[in-house]
Amino acid sequence: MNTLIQDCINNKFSKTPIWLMRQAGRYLPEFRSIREKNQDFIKLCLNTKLSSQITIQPITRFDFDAAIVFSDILLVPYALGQQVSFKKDFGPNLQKIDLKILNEVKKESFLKKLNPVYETIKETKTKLSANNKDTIGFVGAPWTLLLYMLNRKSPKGGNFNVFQKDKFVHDIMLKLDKFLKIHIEAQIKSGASIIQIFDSWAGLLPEKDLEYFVYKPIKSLVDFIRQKESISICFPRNINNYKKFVENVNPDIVSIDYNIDPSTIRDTIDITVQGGLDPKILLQNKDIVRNEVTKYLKTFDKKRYIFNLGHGVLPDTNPDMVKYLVDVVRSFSGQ
Ligand code: 1CP
Repeated sequence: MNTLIQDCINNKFSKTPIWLMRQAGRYLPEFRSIREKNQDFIKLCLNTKLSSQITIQPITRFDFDAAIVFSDILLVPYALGQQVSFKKDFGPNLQKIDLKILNEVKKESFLKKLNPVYETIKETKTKLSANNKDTIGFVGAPWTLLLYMLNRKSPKGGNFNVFQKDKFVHDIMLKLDKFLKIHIEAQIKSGASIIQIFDSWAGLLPEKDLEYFVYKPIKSLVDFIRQKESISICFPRNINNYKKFVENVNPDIVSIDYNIDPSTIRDTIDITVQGGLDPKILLQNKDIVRNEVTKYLKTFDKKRYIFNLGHGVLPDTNPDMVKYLVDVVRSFSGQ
């Protein structure tokens, strides 16, 4: 039996599927209580028992239609030999890239380091498939990973330097293409039915650099996912021209941010669309939430639309409001 998301992309719409980016973490008290006892974030991601528990937490609470595996995009630089730590109130902190280490990483050692993630997917899949829900694996897009790897911290607030398309950058992009495919394939083999590609910082690039840093490298991953008979979702956050992105990359599903007008997207894009709602809306009152959610649902009129946010759930979000959001979406499509 197909999942709601599979039906949606095949134009056999029955109900609006719903899941939320960053649904597994930060705002949930049951996550926070595990996190408090596990200070090393990378270690927590590599603890299969706890990670699969965290992955399922939002499904238990809200009955979302898909679970996104609890992991992080920065586990790839970590498995490529770059040290990564997360500092409280600062975010990620990466050590300088050591090219000698990077050039010597083998597929086997990479897969061994990330094996707990694959085990988490297997456990999640077992728990979920009986309920006919998708298990979503993910990767950071090459540009976003390159940015963290070279910047060594979050580029938030303009905190980054522009870099050239020189040989050094080109070599890292090639390395990322190779190892992201290895990571994607292992996630699919373990049971991920969908792979989301997060290009969280695509919006920082000028138009002239999109081809090299965004379209080409993401298309390479999307083609690979299709070859493996899985489904791709692309989230090129904050780019100006989603239509051009879709024409160049041809993913199964495109996830939109909240700066873009959803009716323009509906009128210009001919594939399944996901997301859009500003996560800050969930910090407002119920009337505002209902109005804004209904706006998205009405715009797409139950056609090839997956309900989600325009970026991740914010840490200050009240879980009761997430419950309300799910109720609004389900009652709109008569579920
Ligand atoms: O639902 C989930 O939470 C699933 C697991 C998940 C996902 C899909 C986490 C856990 N991280 C991610 C993706 C991710 N990680 C992205 C892409 C999505 C986005 O734009 O938000 C990015 C950019 C990261 C990098 C990252 N991880 C940052 C830096 C963000 C920035 O502003 O530059 C941070 C702070 C993290 C840590 C992290 N990852 C995940 C959680 C729950 C946390 C918080 C850890 C904590 O409790 O301190």
